[in-house]
Amino acid sequence: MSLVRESNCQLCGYFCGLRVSVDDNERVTRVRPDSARYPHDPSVIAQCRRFAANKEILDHPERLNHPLKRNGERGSGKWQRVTWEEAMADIASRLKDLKFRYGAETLASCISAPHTIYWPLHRFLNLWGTPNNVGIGTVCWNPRIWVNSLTYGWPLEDELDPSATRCVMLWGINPAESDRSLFWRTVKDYAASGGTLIVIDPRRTATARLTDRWLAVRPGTDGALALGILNVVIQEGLVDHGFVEHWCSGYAGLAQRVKEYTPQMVAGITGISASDIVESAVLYASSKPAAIFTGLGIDMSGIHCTQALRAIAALRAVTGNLDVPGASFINDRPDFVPEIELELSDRLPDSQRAKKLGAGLFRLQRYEGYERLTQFTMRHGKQLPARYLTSAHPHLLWQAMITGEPYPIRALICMASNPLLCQANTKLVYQALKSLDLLVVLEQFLTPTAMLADYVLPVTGSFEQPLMQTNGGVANIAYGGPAALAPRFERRTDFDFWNELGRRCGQEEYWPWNTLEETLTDVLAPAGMSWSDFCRTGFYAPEKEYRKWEKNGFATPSGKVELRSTLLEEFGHDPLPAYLPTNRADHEFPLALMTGARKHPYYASEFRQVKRIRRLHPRPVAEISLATADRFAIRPGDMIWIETRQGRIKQEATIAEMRDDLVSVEYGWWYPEKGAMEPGLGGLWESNANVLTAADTAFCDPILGQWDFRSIPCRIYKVEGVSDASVG
Ligand SMILES: Nc1nc2c(c(=O)[nH]1)N[C@H]1C(S)=C(S)[C@@H](COP(=O)(O)OP(=O)(O)OC[C@H]3O[C@@H](n4cnc5c(=O)[nH]c(N)nc54)[C@H](O)[C@@H]3O)O[C@H]1N2
Ligand SMILES: Nc1nc2c(c(=O)[nH]1)N[C@H]1C(S)=C(S)[C@@H](COP(=O)(O)OP(=O)(O)OC[C@H]3O[C@@H](n4cnc5c(=O)[nH]c(N)nc54)[C@H](O)[C@@H]3O)O[C@H]1N2
Ligand code: SF4
Ligand SMILES: [Mo]
Repeated sequence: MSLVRESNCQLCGYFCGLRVSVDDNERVTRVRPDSARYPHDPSVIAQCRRFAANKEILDHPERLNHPLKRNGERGSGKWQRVTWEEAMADIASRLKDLKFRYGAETLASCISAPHTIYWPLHRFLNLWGTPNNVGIGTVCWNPRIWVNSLTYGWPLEDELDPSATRCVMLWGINPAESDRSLFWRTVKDYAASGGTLIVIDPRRTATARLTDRWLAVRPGTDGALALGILNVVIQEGLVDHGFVEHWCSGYAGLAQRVKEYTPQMVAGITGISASDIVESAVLYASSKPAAIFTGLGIDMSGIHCTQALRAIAALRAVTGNLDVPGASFINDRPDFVPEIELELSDRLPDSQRAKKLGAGLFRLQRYEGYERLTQFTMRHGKQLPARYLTSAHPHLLWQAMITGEPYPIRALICMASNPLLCQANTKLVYQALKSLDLLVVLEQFLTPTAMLADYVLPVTGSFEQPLMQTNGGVANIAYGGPAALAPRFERRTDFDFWNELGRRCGQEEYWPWNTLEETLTDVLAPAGMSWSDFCRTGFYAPEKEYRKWEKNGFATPSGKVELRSTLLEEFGHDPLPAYLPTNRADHEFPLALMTGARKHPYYASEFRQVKRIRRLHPRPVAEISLATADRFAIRPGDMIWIETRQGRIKQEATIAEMRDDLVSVEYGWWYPEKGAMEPGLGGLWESNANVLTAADTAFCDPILGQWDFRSIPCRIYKVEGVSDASVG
């Protein structure tokens, strides 16, 4: 007999509702989209080629099922199976010993994409007393949270409503590969119904192919483009003067700043024709409401990032596209317990906050910046989770592990992250992880990072745990649902780990829950909802109220949209949107390298061992234009070396429609079939994009610390002696 249970997919941040058929032996026999729950339409999930792999992943022969303790040289692949009790007792005791010797800050954590619920980790770290959490947030999403909060007083959500929106700009974002859920469906429907769509991307992606308005921007020059568009909007008299006069501060300075960014001048910087710039600007500003969505094309542009986002933020404001239906929505405070209350950042003493790695360099991205911002958001009764706005700089963390400067970092806990594949500068990360006294990795698979651990602890995945995503606590939205199965073998939730570690480290009174479900129940309570009520639809998003500024203004120092930012000025930065020209021309490395543009169905470094997914895309591919291929005598299917000043890797060349003199490589590639132990570490050094990247602070955005993943000087050449793509 087969039973159907409700549960959710955990293979990307959407946590879509699924119906899971389970037989008498608790084996999953079938997985289908659940039309009753988020995203409420099976045909939306049907676009996704990932969810069907859940069955294989749940019972994958290489899934981690028991705690493992290192029993040989680090990375040797020699493990001893231990009980959770033994593992947790030893981890707690070693951590306490390291704290005694080096101080609480000697423990760091590494997190990443929205795979799991992160606040228990922050809660533990704050109570423990360390400010050193690193993630990838510095170059993913957080820049938008910071910039929108500085400019509008709180993060916003851009909105595409085909029945209202009159123009959409997709700027450095490619939902055709990165979304495949409701947003991608909405974009397609909108374009199919004749909606005006402008796509700004150096590559003609499947998203760009939906429109004839594709702007092939030169990587890293989006800030100049945004200033150029602002110039046209002002010159053409398309500013929403009513809104600007009442609700924006700093307009005169902005107008002065953008004067020099004429279409001709910006055409020279960006490689987009002056007429396309003018036409796009006029279209955007005269079609209302209009929306702008930005993505990693901008977040990962290094020193250009913060100010490019500021210019785009100004563009929304001067055209009056703020907090109006079909353009954007300034998020509400959650009705449920907000993440800031769960993470207990207020428990981290000032003396420890000051030790955050990078606090001296990136003056906003630290507790002082966060607290100053919070003084204003609190005027609207809102407080952002501190974790986004205060994380340590990864480059400094890896260096502190290796050198002991400015103080020793001797222990690291990695949760839902694979830094050897996903953080910049693999060689540095490798040396850093090898030098640790204690590395604990919470994982589903034996990744290269896990292979270097002292303890690898097996965690649950889809169907084995209740899930609830709350957009990181910045909005009044939640989605998720119940477990369908008990955890297989000895797998536990990430929450279970922190809960138990907290209790073993003297934090008993702060961990009143026994299970993850109990915490979710408590989190939902203020919204007047029980866990089972929530699970019925798996979605909580109350009716939106727009134009809130009419009543309350904006939660910024001036109470207005800050075209000129008081806080940027206070922290010593240019208060107006700006573009910093950089000359990265390098004769030895004449091309620009872009790493990590998304490819469905992979997600970062995951699923290379999942047959169902690997069959669809067996090898990593590097894209170049036809002219670039001709210039270097490369044919499609050739294995090529891609080389930067950091190192070289090989991927298979393919021809794509994109700017010339640009190479786009996939990221996250390792080869689980090669065995994760040293020296190969699952082919870590062969095709992994981050062998080519670096995050040296000297080249990072001076405001928030972003490094460049998207326009790195490189060169390419054929791999000699290989006639076809035989890596892997
Ligand atoms: N399949 C898949 N989906 C994913 C993920 C995954 O790993 N795989 N990861 C998820 C995560 S963690 C994230 S953060 C999101 C990211 O989602 P997106 O932001 O859509 O991510 P990307 O495809 O990396 O980047 C978007 C586009 O930016 C372009 N681009 C690169 N440089 C520039 C530039 O200088 N200017 C402009 N204008 N464009 C540029 C690239 O060509 C690319 O098409 O995706 C999520 N979805
Ligand atoms: N060069 C370059 N580097 C990049 C990017 C790029 O575009 N270019 N993109 C960056 C971005 S935006 C992101 S978000 C990161 C992604 O970086 P990561 O999040 O580090 O990448 P994943 O490969 O998804 O690694 C997550 C690991 O967590 C495990 N896992 C999955 N679910 C769970 C869970 O619930 N709990 C636990 N404990 N483990 C789980 C998976 O098995 C996997 O090994 O990569 C970043 N790195
Ligand atoms: S969009 Fe993400 S959560 Fe939804 S089914 Fe696909 S992989 Fe799963
Ligand atoms: Mo991300």
